[in-house]
Order: sequence, then structure tokens, then C-alpha cells
Amino acid sequence: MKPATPRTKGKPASPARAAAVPARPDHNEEKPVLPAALYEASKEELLEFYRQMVLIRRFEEKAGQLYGLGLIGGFCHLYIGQEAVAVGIQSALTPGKDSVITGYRDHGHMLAYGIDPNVIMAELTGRGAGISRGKGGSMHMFSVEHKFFGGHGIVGAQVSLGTGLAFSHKYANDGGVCVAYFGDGAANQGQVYESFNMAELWKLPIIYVIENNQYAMGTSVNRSSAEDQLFRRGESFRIPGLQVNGMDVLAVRAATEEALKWVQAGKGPILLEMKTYRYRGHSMSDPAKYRSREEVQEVREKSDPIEGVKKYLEEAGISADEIKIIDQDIRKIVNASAEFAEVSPEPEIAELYTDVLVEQY
Ligand SMILES: Cc1ncc(C[n+]2csc(CCOP(=O)(O)OP(=O)(O)O)c2C)c(N)n1
Ligand SMILES: [Mg+2]
Repeated sequence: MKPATPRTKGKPASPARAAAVPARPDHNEEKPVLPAALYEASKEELLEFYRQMVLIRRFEEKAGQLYGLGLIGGFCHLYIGQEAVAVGIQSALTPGKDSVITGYRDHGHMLAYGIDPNVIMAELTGRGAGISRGKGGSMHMFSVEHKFFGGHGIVGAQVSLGTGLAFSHKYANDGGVCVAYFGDGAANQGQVYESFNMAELWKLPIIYVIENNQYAMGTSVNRSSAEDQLFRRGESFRIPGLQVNGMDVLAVRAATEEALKWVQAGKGPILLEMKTYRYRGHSMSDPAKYRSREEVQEVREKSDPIEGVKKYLEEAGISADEIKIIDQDIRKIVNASAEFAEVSPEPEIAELYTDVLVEQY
């Protein structure tokens, strides 16, 4: 048989086409490295991590109870299981200087940013004393004072808004960094990639954090994502990514330090994929039939983020009694917030007309 003629016969291989568009001069050739060691926390820091993570856990459990009692209406997405992510990251930020934006699973981030549990719980029950005057509910909470920009119900919207916040940090030259959190499901939204492109092009000071809790409503990340190693999602925009154990607050904090160094040096955005897990259903109306009880139980037993910090505390010589005192203290704070959220009055009728755009523009 006659051998097939090679297609390139007679034509020399030409690299000319590939070289026609020169590379941008500001491409980063170096790469950030995932720290091999955990963050070295002082005793005080460890205690604070524990306190904040237990606060989030107990607050969310209480919110779940109030929901069951009919005191909270509408959607309500709990953060139980993911506490190490918000606490580890936000402990490295400067409140009032750096900005934070997230999706609808936002109570934990607000608590981690030092916002009063009373005004968060009162928002959940729709009371006038709530942080959005009872008109936003679980998914729509903001604190401009804390540079906490929500609380967004549209999946992925916070990524483009966060990119805008990063632009404003750069424009005002205020030295701040924006942290934009989004989920594994949101990572498949188109606007994420439009934002990535602009952020890298303009070297914006932003840390994109994918909270990969393995599910988007009832769909697992492997079923829905062609590239399920989500830290690689920025690669075609030259945004480097690190994959982090999001169940270990010290690993989270160490990676955040690295990310901050990168962004603050003017090298542009960076992506952190936090591997984590949500214990509860997507929202209060989800019985989570798409996964087994054993799967959840295994994560709880093997990698619960609060149990992890407890171990670190024990290693640091903190006694069980000291830990118990913190636990009791947190229960009091959470109970008080529920009491406050129950007895506070509903918003005045006149509030229907405030915070609404009525001007011509
Ligand atoms: C643009 C848009 N599409 C769909 C929805 C409905 N929806 C709400 S949450 C959600 C899943 C998002 O999952 P993920 O990004 O992984 O975040 P998680 O809930 O796990 O924190 C979907 C599809 C929405 N709110 N907005
Ligand atoms: Mg998810």
C-alpha cells in the first residue's frame, strides 16, 4: 500500500503565526506558592479563631431553629461546616480598609467581620433594628461602615461587583484589597470570566475565593464542571490559583497571607479555591436527598473545622475548662441575639418608602 502523504509535505513548519501577537509586557512569570506550613497562630489568635467559628456555628443553628418556628421567612442558607474559610481569611484583613463581598450564604462572613450578631439576627426576622432595617432578610445584608458589601442573591453577581470594588480601591489608591467569595456552582457563570479578564488586565487588587463546598444546590461539582479543579479556573487569564484545605483555619490563614502579599505587591488578582463542605441542605427547604447521611457524617468526624481548632487549642495547653467558658459565653450571645430579634418591632410602614430609588437619574 502507498504510504499516506504527510499533509505538511513541502511546507516548512512555520512558527510565524504563533508569534504574530506579542505577549503583554506585564505578564507575571513568577507564581505564588501554597505555603507548606500552617499559619503560626499565637494562643490569643487561636482562641479568637475558635470563638468566632463557634459563634458562627451556634448562630446558624439558632437561625435554623427560628426558621422552624416560622420567625424567619423567605430563603435562609446556613454556613455550617464552612466556618474556617470566612474566619481564616477575614482574620488577615483590615476591617474598614479591605472590602468583602459574598453571595446569599452570608451570615458567617458578617460575623467573621465583627458585625453585631443582634442586628444580623434581627434582619433575619425582618425587624426594624436589622442591619438592612428588616427589608433585606438573610440574603441582603450590607455594612458600608465595615466595607461589607453583601449579601447577593444572584449567583455570581458578587464577582463582577467585587471586581468593581477592587477597581475603586485602585482608583482611590487606598491600599485596600477586595475579597470576593463565590461558590463552586457560581464558578460556571459567564460573568465570572469577564471579570477575571478585566481584573488581570488592570491588575486589580482582588482575591477571588471559590468556596468549593462540593455542591451547587443538588448538583455535585464533578457532575457540573468540566474542570473540577477550580483553582485552575483563572489560568487562561493568567490569574494564579491555590487549592487550600478550607476545613483548617490555619491553612486558610496561611494561604490568605500569601494571597495578600501577591495582591498588595501590585501583581493583580489571585484565586483561592477553598475545599470545604456544607453540612446542611442548600437552604432551609432542601432535605439534601442527593447525598447520603454517611457522606456528611464522615466529613463531620474526619475534618470538622471546629474540632480541628479544638485540637490546636489542646496542643497549645488551653484547658477544657477554658474552652467551656467560651462555649457558654457564645451561647449567651446567640440566645441574646435571638431574644433581641424576637422582641424588636417590625419596621415602620413609612420604611416602605426609604432606601428605594425614587429620584430621577
Ligand atoms: C443567576 C442565578 N441562577 C440561578 C440561581 C438559583 N441558585 C441559587 S443558589 C444556586 C447554587 C449555587 O451554588 P454554589 O455557587 O456552589 O454556592 P453554595 O450554595 O454552594 O454556597 C442556584 C443555582 C440564582 N440565584 N441566580
Ligand atoms: Mg457550592
